[in-house]
Amino acid sequence: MQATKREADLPRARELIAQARRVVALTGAGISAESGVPTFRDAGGLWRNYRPEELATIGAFERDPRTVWEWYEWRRGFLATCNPNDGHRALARFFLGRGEDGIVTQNVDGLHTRAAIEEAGDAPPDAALPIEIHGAIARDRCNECGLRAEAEPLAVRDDGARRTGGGEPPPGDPLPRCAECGGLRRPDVVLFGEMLDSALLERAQTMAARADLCLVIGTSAVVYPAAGIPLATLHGGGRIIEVNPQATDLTRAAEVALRGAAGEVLPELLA
Ligand code: BV8
Ligand code: ZN
Repeated sequence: MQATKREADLPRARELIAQARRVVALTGAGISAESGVPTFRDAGGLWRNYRPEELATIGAFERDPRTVWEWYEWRRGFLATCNPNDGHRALARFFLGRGEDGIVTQNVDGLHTRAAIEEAGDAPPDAALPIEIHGAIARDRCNECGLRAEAEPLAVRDDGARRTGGGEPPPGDPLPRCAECGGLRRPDVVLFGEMLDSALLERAQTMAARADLCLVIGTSAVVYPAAGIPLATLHGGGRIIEVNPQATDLTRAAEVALRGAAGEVLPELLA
C-alpha cells in the first residue's frame, strides 16, 4: 500500500519541484537514519538508560557536565563510523545544480556537508552547504566566552583523568577547558532550553519565506523553532512536500506526503 500510494504521489511531487523557482529543504534526524545514526525519538535512542531529551539540555549540562560530555563523546565516536547516504547525496546534487541557498538542517552530524563535498568534488559553493541551526557536534565552544574550536578527542592522561588537547584543565578536573579563558568547553550544539544562533535562524526563516516549495525530510516536526520554518514557506504562499515513513504534525499542511525512507525517495524525487 505504502509503495503504490507513493508511486501515485511521486509524479505530483516531481511536477511541483519542476515548477518551483526557489526550493528549500528542512531536514531532521530521519535523513541520517539510513546512515546508521539513531534518531532522537525512535526506539533506538537510548544511552545508558538516559533519554536524549534528558541529556541534550542546558540543565543537564550545568548539573552534570561529565555525563553529558561522555554522551557526546560516545556520539562523536559513533558518528566517525557513519557516512552520508543516498538521501544526503541526492539532496546535495539537487542544490549544487540550483546554485541557491537550500538546506536547513536540525542535525548536528555534519553528513550534509560531507555529502556536498563528495558531490562537488572540491570546495562546494556556500549555497550548497547546510544552515546548521542546531550547531555541529564536531566543534567545541566555550560555555563562558563562546570561543569555538575544532573538537579534539578527549585523551586519557597518564593519571587516568580525561583531558582535551586544548588548555590544560586544572588538576583533577578532567573536563575540557577553553584555551582563552579557562571556561568549560562544550560541544558546539544548541541544547534544549538554549536559544538558537539568531543570525542563522533569521537566514533560515528568510530563505523559507521567499521559497515557493519546502521539502520537509525526516523530521517529526516537534522541535521548535525549527518546526516553524516550513510554515514560513506556507505563509509566503509556497507549498510543502513531506518525505517521512510516518505522518507528522506537518503532514496536514503538506501538498504531497511521500511515505518512505529518504534514501529511497529522494533519489527518485530529485533525479
Ligand atoms: C528554544 C542539538 C527558546 C543537540 C537539538 C519546555 C522547556 C524548555 C524548552 C521547551 C519546552 N517546550 C518547548 C520547548 C522548546 C524546545 C522544544 O521544541 N521542545 C520540544 C521537544 C517540545 N526547543 C528548544 O529548547 C529550542 N530552544 O526554544 O529556545 C527557549 C529558551 C529557553 C527556554 C524555552 C525556550 C532548542 C531546540 C534545539 C535542541 N537541540 N539538537 C543534539 O542533537 O545533540 S534538537 C534534536 O531534536 C535534534 O537536532 C533532532 O533533529 C531534533 C528532532 O529530534 P528527532 O525526533 O530524533 O528527530 P526528528 O524529529 O527528526 O524525528 C525523526 C523523524 O524521522 C521521525 O518523524 C521518523 O518518522 C523519521 N524517519 C525515520 N527514519 C527515516 C525517517 N525519515 C526519512 N527517512 C528515514 N529513513
Ligand atoms: Zn572561553
